[in-house]
Amino acid sequence: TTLKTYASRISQHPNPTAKRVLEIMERKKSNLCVSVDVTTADEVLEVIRRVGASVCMVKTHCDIISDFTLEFANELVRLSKELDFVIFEDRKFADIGNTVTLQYSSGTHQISSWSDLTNAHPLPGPGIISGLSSVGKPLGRALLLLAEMSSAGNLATGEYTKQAMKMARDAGREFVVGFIAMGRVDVAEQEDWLIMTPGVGLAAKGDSLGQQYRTPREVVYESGCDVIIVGRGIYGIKGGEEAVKKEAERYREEGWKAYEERLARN
Ligand code: UP6
Repeated sequence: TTLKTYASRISQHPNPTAKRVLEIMERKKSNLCVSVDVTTADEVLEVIRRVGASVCMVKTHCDIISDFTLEFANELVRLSKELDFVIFEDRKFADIGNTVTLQYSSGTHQISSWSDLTNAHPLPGPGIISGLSSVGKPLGRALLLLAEMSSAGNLATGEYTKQAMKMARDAGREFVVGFIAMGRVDVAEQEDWLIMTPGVGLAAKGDSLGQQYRTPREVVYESGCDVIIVGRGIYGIKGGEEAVKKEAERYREEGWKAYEERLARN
């Protein structure tokens, strides 16, 4: 898959959300996902208006938004169509199948009603995929499994990562479309999972709570990942509206350049 263009991979994916991600990436020349980790609905929408043109995807944590409503979620969906990006709620489900089914469809957030893509820890076993799939697949939604993490000392390594891959293969590609991972955990050229990678920053090396950053080039060119996920590096930049917009565009350019160099190298 490191040899292939995003465009050539569209037809390989049966899942409509995976297809749409790849289409948008190609159309907007962007492998950038901005993680909008701010805590009010207005702030979330403001960041999205600034970065929307530069991204293929917007990642949310709906449970940190103090005034979350379904009207806000509607506005998010409207913006995702207007500005052409996919919504990724970073819920990191981690319970038994029955419980995650309820957490995905119900409660204050009703994630399945507005989020194109979400993710889950493979920790509880394949029932977590079956449960989420029973809600999300009929809606054309998609799921990523967390095969690896960016934080220091995390336990998602070695055999755990291998078992996560196996769980995805066993589930098939109709609903599970890829992984949160730090590198190309699939068998390049034979498999075609979407690899999305957090822990990306151009300025800092990490934070005081174990986060570890690599550059877009390290992630896309050296490690062969598909999507870079950037939070504080973009929305946290000082200098107001224009600075955030410019920084998003800078990461988009860096990410796309690294992808083009990867294609040229092969
Ligand atoms: N995230 C990670 N590492 C993981 C999985 N997810 O950082 O292994 C998520 C965080 C946060 C974003 O929950 O929303 O990616 C990274 O934000 P940052 O760029 O501000 O560090």
